[in-house]
Amino acid sequence: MKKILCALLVALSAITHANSTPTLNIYNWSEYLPDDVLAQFQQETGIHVNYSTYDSNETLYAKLKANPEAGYDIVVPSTYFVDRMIREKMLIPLDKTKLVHFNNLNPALLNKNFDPYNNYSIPYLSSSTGIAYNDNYFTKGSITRWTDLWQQRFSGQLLILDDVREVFSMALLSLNDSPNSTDPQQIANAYATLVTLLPNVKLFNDEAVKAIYIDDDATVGMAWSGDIYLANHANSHIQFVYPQDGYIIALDSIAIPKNAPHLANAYAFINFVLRADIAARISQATGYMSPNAAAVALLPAAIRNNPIIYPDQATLKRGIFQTDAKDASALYEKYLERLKIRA
Ligand code: SPD
Repeated sequence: MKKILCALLVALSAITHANSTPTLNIYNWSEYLPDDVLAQFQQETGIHVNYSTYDSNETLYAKLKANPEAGYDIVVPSTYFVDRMIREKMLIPLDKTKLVHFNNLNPALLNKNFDPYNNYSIPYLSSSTGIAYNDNYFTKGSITRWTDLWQQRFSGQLLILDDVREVFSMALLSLNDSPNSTDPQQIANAYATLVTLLPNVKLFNDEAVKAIYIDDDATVGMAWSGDIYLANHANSHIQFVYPQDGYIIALDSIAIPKNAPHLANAYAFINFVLRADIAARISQATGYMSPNAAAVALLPAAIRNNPIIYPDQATLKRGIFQTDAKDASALYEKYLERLKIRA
């Protein structure tokens, strides 16, 4: 009886605590917010954060679709999913009068087609998808484009990102087609060329890419820039290539989902990460490019001039934003599943 009473008291105190503590529920990409930055936010604001992560836009989207009352206050979809989620009325319009550091953002990265007036999304970090390789195994400079990955010398060695649009973007670019194609014939051709890549594939992964390259579990393949920026710090033989035949540049953007229960706290968080000092720390710790111009100005020159995290203008020009594939999305998914079964 005493034990039951104690358990009840603990539960009651947890509920009381939960009700009285200001809270924020964040659902973000993995390895996209340093622990110390999150801790500082909680300490400065007194807001307790429930933080969880995902590794693909599809996972985020499926979770919100399955449960529109999931309780998230902040999510970070990429361009093409911002577009889809706006169209499907899954996001709330932002009150820009509440965004005190909005002007820190680089105007060149605002008002893009996926959200023409940034009414729903605030650029958070930008990732690029390129080729990683270890120069202990492959001569420096000998891999420059996606089509190189089909060479026989890479037999059984490639890491392929387990991300449907990334995989097909690579294949479409290697065929000189748009990575945003919705043409069933072009998508079928991309699938066919991916089938010919399978003998070179070692694994599909998007959760542990950095560790896989650092541990030499893969020596060549696809990667997101931030993972390789950090991997290169751990092992300077790990290189990143912005492919000559084009690459995907993502603008992962903060948005507030419909039914978010803690709106005021969501704005507090957005204002916090838009601060130049905070955005600079986020960029430096994650290895991803910041769309926050004031933050970039604060970064040490060694980071601002590092070609993996901040490539030059000519390289940036080859970057392509992904757009929503709309009805063709299911086709992409179907082909990826088929591909992975054959792998
Ligand atoms: N671990 C963070 C990875 C960020 C990836 N950006 C989005 C890519 C969308 N295809």
